[in-house]
Amino acid sequence: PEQPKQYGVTPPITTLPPTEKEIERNQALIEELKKQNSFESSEETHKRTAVLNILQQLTEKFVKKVCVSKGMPEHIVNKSGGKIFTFGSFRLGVYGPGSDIDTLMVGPAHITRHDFFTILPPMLQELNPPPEDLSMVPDAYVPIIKFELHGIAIDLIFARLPNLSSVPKDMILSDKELLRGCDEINLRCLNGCRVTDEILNLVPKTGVFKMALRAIKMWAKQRAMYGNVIGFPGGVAWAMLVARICQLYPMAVSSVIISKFFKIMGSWAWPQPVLLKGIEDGPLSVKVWNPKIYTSDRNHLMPIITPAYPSMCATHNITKSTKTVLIREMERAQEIVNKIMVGTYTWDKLFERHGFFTNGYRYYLSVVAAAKGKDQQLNWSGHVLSKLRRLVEKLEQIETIKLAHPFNKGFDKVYHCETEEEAMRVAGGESRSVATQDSAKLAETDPNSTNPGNESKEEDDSKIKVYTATYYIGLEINSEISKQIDISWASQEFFDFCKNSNIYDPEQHSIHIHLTRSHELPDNVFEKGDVRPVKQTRKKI
Ligand code: 3AT
Ligand code: MN
Ligand code: MN
Repeated sequence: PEQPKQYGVTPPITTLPPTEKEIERNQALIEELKKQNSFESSEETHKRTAVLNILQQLTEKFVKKVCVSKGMPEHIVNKSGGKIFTFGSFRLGVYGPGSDIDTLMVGPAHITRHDFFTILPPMLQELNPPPEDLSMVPDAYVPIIKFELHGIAIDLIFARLPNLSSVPKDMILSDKELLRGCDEINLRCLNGCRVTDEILNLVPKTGVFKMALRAIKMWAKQRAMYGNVIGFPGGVAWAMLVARICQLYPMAVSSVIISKFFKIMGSWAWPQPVLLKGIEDGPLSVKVWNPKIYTSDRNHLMPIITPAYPSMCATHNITKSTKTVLIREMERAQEIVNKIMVGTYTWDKLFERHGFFTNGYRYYLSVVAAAKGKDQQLNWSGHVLSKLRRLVEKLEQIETIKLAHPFNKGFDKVYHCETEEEAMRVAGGESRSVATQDSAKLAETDPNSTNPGNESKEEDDSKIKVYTATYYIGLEINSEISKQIDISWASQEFFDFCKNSNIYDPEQHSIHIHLTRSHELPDNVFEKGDVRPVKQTRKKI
């Protein structure tokens, strides 16, 4: 028989077709994903296609307009083109209700980023209906325009191809020669698309890959292990892990991919990297991931390497603790999936929600970022979140702490305070004694109230409002060494990290850390049906 094509850096483990039972389990998996609301309706998907068409037309119009304004000859204007590409979950085919569409607008050499941020926005406003909630961040790491069109959230970024005077409709971005002459920002903007396109090209059956990735993302989110910022894999990293398993089992159905995923990834010989293909050299003088050369790359604990030139590590944020959590969870998942495959369990067991607060740790660190205004708070809490990993890394160096497990999202609250002193105390995190209102409690006492936040806002306009975001880190203590945990040094370094930024304004912002015992956790971390931890009676030693 003819040799099947080899995807990836090693030959497949098996090319046998799936068994009846495996196909049956696969059907059950798809049913469970439907139940879990992983898919959107076909109407919604049609709307996405329509919105993308609008953006494609707008792109061509925009490119023309810029060409004309620059006095280019007509034949150049007419062939300049312009194209919308997608990346993120939409491109990977794993989007659900509420997913955004991540789009990249590509123009020829004579269209600049400046044109994108000055000429395009008014054109967007002329659309009928116009976009809602349009915001621009031109000086972001990846400069972006965000808006909603026909109810669909769009992230729009821009890249120009410095060597091309024309971007035709059938343009593809795979050729690395296209990158010649790109500045770093342009390179970053092209990277998202180039990586997702490559991932899709490197898996044998995209349908199998997509369904398996849906399941893995569902699992990772339910287990609170999704999110690059906090030190877990993000969407692209999870996609690459699933893709690698698809390469090893080219004939398998998604249920089998899931079961092999936990088996192989749960016992992977980290820090051996996960690669989808050999790392390539290229035409630019940019850094390509290489632990033989770069010390920083040697420090990556679970390297998952992007396949498109210039290859990077998508998981440089993973710490000792998040690695431990990931491996622990993969082992748990492997046991469950084994039972699913023999019919003892059903798929819902795999997707059971985490017990981070209900059944997690005896001690938590509560990191409270407070600000005086709502917009202030968004910036400040986002900034603190992006530094949280630093705190985790510091905690990991403390001998008495076995594990510092960060929860992957923060909890927002608004407090209405009578006096400045009270506001100060709230900002310091002494919420229980002084909080007069908080949205979670309001919602609890009056479940019929449609928008408790707004209601309290109107009646409490005279009061001082303090906006807090609290992040939790679960601590596993090595009690054999000591009952005392000294986090003052770790905290101080973390505070310095957070405050050493032009975002920080001492008049507006504060940051505090508290040690919280499990039975002291506030209401808003629990969801319906959760059983709160109770105070443990002290065992005599
Ligand atoms: P959703 O279905 O949208 O929740 P997704 O995988 O599409 O999942 P995002 O839209 O957040 O996730 O991100 C899509 C890609 O955009 C992933 C990554 O390549 C890029 N990206 C996202 N956030 C950032 C960021 N802060 N900086 C740089 N790139 C980012
Ligand atoms: Mn997205
Ligand atoms: Mn996005």
